[in-house]
Amino acid sequence: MINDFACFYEFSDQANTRIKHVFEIYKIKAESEETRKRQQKDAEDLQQKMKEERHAQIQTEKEIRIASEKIEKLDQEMKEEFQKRRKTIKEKIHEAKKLHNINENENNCYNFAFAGHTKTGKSSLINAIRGIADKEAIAAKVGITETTQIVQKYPYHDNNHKNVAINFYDIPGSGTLSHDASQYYHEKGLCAFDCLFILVQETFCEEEIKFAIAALKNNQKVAFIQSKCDILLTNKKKQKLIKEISQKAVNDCLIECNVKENHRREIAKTDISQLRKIPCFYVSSINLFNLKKGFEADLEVNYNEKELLEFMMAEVKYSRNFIGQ
Ligand SMILES: Nc1nc2c(ncn2[C@@H]2O[C@H](COP(=O)(O)OP(=O)(O)OP(=O)(O)O)[C@@H](O)[C@H]2O)c(=O)[nH]1
Ligand SMILES: [Mg+2]
Repeated sequence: MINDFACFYEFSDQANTRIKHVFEIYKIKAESEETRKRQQKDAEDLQQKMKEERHAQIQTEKEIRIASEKIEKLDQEMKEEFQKRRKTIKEKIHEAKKLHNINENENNCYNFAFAGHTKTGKSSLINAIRGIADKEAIAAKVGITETTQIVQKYPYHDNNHKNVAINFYDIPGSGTLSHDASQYYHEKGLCAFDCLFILVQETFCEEEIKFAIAALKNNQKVAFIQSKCDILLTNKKKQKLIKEISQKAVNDCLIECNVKENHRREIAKTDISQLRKIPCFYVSSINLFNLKKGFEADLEVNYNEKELLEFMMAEVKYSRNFIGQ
């Protein structure tokens, strides 16, 4: 009996060990199954991720292709627009030249136009630069009421540029009922000329800025001129703002005009940087006439007359590679 029990206990120990091993095996099997499942899930997740990444890549490639196509289309449209504009500018210049009987194929010729608000001294300036007195028969008509009614051409002879035909075009003053400022640049065919002088007054008006912008759009050389500076200085003397009309008073006045005056302030408001680069010459037609006639002794003071003449001749010389003589 005791032996039976002993046997039982012995058996029981073995049975327990067996059970323990069985459990161990189950546990290992379960763990391995779990690892397998986890690995399988990881593999599936990785596959899914790769699938998504591939999908995203395809999507990105598609977007890049669409964007490239759009850029290509825009490039093409811009090219067409540019060509159209260049064509319209060319056509406009062609029409304007026809209006003023300017031969497009004539290269040894340079045309200056003097435009701007009425009574700014355009005709007087043309006469002065030509060295012709206002009362001479061949002079441009000058007056205190609206004077120039149609565009007039005046030849200019310069001893340093004998091979070049230089012409001055006197344009009727803008801002009157007969010559409305809003259509002035277009109607007067101002794009036909190689260089446009815009005569300005002490107060810079919207119209002058508009003419200058139009000139810039047409790639035209442009400069501002404020004439009648002698009157400006005389008025300053009358108002006792200066003691006498000396060169120093003139220089101070020119600095004031260039830096503080209305011109620059108005231009600064437009935010068009190219406008700021347009030169402005302050002159007196009386001075210019004396200078051209060689009456330098009569010149009490100088404004920008010499600078203006130099600018004009430099334009003639360099714009189309004209060589002097
Ligand atoms: N003191 C002085 N008077 C000038 C000067 N320039 C022009 N004037 C006078 O200003 C007036 C108008 O001059 P114009 O040359 O006819 O002016 P304009 O711009 O051609 O005038 P419109 O053709 O009518 O637009 C005339 O009485 C000129 O004598 C100048 O530099 N100094
Ligand atoms: Mg005139």
